[in-house]
Amino acid sequence: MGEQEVHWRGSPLSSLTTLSSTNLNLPSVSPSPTHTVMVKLPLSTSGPALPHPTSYTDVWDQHHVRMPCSPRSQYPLSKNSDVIVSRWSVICQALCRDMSSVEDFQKVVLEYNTRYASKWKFRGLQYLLERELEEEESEHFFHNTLPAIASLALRLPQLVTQAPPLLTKHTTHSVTFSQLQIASLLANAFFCTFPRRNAKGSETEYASYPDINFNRLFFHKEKRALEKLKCIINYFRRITIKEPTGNVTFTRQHISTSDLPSWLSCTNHLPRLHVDTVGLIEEAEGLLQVDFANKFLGGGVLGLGCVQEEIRFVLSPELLISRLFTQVLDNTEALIITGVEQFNSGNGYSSTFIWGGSCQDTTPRDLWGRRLCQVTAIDALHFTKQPQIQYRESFIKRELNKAYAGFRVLDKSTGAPIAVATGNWGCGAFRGNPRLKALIQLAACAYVGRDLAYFTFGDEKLRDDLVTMYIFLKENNVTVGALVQVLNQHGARGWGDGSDFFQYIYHSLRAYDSDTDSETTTTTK
Ligand code: AR6
Repeated sequence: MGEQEVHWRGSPLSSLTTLSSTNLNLPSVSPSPTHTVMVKLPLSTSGPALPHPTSYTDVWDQHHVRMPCSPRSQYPLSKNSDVIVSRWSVICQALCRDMSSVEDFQKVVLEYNTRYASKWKFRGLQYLLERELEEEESEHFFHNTLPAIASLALRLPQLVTQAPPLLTKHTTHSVTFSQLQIASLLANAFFCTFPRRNAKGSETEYASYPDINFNRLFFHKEKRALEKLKCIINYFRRITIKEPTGNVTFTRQHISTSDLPSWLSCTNHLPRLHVDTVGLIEEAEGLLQVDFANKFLGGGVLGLGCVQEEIRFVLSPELLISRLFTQVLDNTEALIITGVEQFNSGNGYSSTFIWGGSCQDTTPRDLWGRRLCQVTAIDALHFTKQPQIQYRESFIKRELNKAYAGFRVLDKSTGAPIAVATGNWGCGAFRGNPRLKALIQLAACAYVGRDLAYFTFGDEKLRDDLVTMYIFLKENNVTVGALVQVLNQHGARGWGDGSDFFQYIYHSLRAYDSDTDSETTTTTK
């Protein structure tokens, strides 16, 4: 029997603290001024949670999602007409039409988006349905899935009976939806019904929010865009055949200036570390899984983007709904999502990404019907133009604070802090140095008392370098404060491309060590 090569180093993954029925490291779902619960509590014992309030109550203001079904959303009866009607009535009529081709679908969508008649082209969707899928699959889409998405979209006022609050800059707020409510909202995104979300330009009302209507996704014909569409269509196929019954909580966590860590004076020691060349963040069951986010959540998921965040969003499409209500993230904020389900598997990455088929998620649920899966979206700085500036103290501090915002245990969580599952955060599209980012994430984990599982995405040298550095830091009892200090000292030199970065740390901590040794010797003499 050949010896199997061990692909990981450090502590075994199984030794790290995870979410489980005996460690519900989550806050409960209970309505409060900082938690909007869109479903009725206590939860019904079978089927999807009922909406709260019982019937649709309209709100139409700048603090809430502008709902497509609001009577205040109005529309001219026809082009150049002075007669104004409710836009939802136009949507209802349009969505009831027969749609047996992509042209029919596009016509429907344009009935309440006439302004975009010459701009929106659904050629990607057309290519997928007419050229890429088997005839049978395509027929199934037009006969079954598309009408089911339309009726789910039309159930919006029965399912989502209040306008969700916007999770705005510099606030900490949670919102809990049923998976069925998310599905109905996403069905509306599919039919591009959200008002005021299409206009571009810095002066528009939603300039600081990501796009939510799916029109852009239907445009691109590139392979990866088609594969992402397959994931989304599979999600709708699944949830329209069998309604999902759970719930999901989205929490925007904002850390105020007075609450930010004093990194340099932190005496915490480094937590346990698992470093793995095999495995992906989304496969780390029960850990706090990092989304390498864009400050506009989801990044290019509705366009051509197809790296870690975009892939994660199409594997678990419920994540997409965060785009509806999450304002652009600022430096000390993160979005933490509890309870999403994975509907798709994927293979490949970026231009080689392909839909890997439907996936049955068997993750257990908590008392509020949330899958025991927590994702934290943190956007790194992008150093695409000048990678050398990432070593500056101010940028290191920004990344430490961002990681802290994403890793800090949510208020009122019970149980023990679960480990973080991460990897080369900010080091792909955003060109950061993985060695620096690993130490930053390690310091943030140490500060909040979480262990760390680091997935190097196949990079063995990085794994070995990280573990060697970690052992060195542990042997020298290096605290968070001492680690951050040496990172800052390295940055203060103001030069270098990071190639000597670890050497510098070894060198200066050894020197520091021998300095303190000699001091001790002097004083004891
Ligand atoms: N598990 C572990 N590691 C991974 C995984 C995975 N599933 N996927 C990728 N990696 P990137 P960024 C590794 O470029 O630099 C998006 O458009 C792999 O080594 O996604 O923070 C966002 O919306 C990869 O090179 O993250 C932002 O706009 C590295 O992680 C932007 O990209 C970084 O992945 C963020 O870019």
